[in-house]
Amino acid sequence: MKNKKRALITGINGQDGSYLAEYLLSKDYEVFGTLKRNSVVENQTSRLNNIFENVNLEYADLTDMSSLTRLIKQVKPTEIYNLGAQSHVKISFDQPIYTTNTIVFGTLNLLESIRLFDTNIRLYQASSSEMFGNSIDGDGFQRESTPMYPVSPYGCAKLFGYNIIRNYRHSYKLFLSNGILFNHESPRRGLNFVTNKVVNEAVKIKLNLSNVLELGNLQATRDWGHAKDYVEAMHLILNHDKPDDFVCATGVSHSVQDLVDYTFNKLDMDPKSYIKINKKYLRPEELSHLKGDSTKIRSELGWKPNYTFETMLDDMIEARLKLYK
Ligand code: NAP
Ligand code: F7E
Repeated sequence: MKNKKRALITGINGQDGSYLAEYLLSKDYEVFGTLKRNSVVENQTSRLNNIFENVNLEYADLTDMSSLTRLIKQVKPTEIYNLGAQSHVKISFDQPIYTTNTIVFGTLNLLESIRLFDTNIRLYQASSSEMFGNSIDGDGFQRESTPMYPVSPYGCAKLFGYNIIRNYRHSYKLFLSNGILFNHESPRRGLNFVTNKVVNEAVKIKLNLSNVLELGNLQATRDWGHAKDYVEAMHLILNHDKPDDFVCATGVSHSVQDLVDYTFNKLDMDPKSYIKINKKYLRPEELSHLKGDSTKIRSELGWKPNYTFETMLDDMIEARLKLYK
């Protein structure tokens, strides 16, 4: 009988980690994941409720290399998906050192563990469109060749991760790949990211559980896709015949104002009556526009998104309505 592939996912209880675990189980993988120690355990694995009995969870922290090497020796993964991070851009201005520790040293700790203990492991690195900062090609898109000038501590840390992956790939001939993923959302998105914040508050207003939605910059634009589509890209990238870097995006961009308008209109409400701007949600430096050209992953790996901006939001609105009702 053929041995099952074994995947280790850092950040398995996050948005992407939970969808990726489901997807890999459907592909007959044995799935292992790291959990960070938390004083509250009750909700920590709520995103994994559907598959809790089918995944193997182990305490580890990206900032603690000994916990990672122990796991690598114990689990003997064929693939590692490095999704663990302090992933909130605004919070990275408040906690720049912690953010850097989880992303920069977290990535290096994994790379050193692979280099020293098992050079056959393939590693996927969760790189981000936040690395581009306000750099845009003449045609309005960002792509693999677009220069990267990040504008947040999170983006700077992710750029280090991206570069060190490339450096170790070339230096030690390891199978290490970057997915440069643009924003992706779902009903499992944290409520302090703008999409699920808007959806959650709009649904509460609709149900008379709230009467105001406070936001920051409504002019920023993002290329929003659905997380379910993006975890499939991660798997394709790591199962390619060579390690490489790929942009993953829908190619369509919307403003935060568009997001607000679509959500409120869907719920038959006029957003003007409820939106209030609060400066506390503005960032010290803003990334204004993101729109990704994912021609490379579409042509080389056959990836394409199934969800649009609208169907992604419909899924999120439906999930919140169901929850509150
Ligand atoms: P998420 O929901 O915030 O999940 C992050 C995960 O990392 C959580 O499981 C978290 O655990 C864990 N984590 C945090 N600090 C850690 C540490 N020190 N050691 C081990 N694990 C730690 O993020 P996501 O949206 O799923 O994103 C997954 C990855 O893709 C992240 O690296 C993110 O930066 C990157 N990314 C995301 C997007 C996007 O639009 N979603 C786009 C590009 C790249 P706790 O919940 O217990 O803290
Ligand atoms: O903000 C604006 C805000 O926090 C989107 C992470 O997954 O994607 C994500 O980072 C936009 C920004 O996502 C509020 O200023 C307005 O322009 O949902 P967000 P993000 O910063 O783009 C990248 C690709 C990642 O890699 C990250 O890990 O919305 N905005 N008002 C607001 N944003 C928030 N959070 N809250 C507001 O009230």
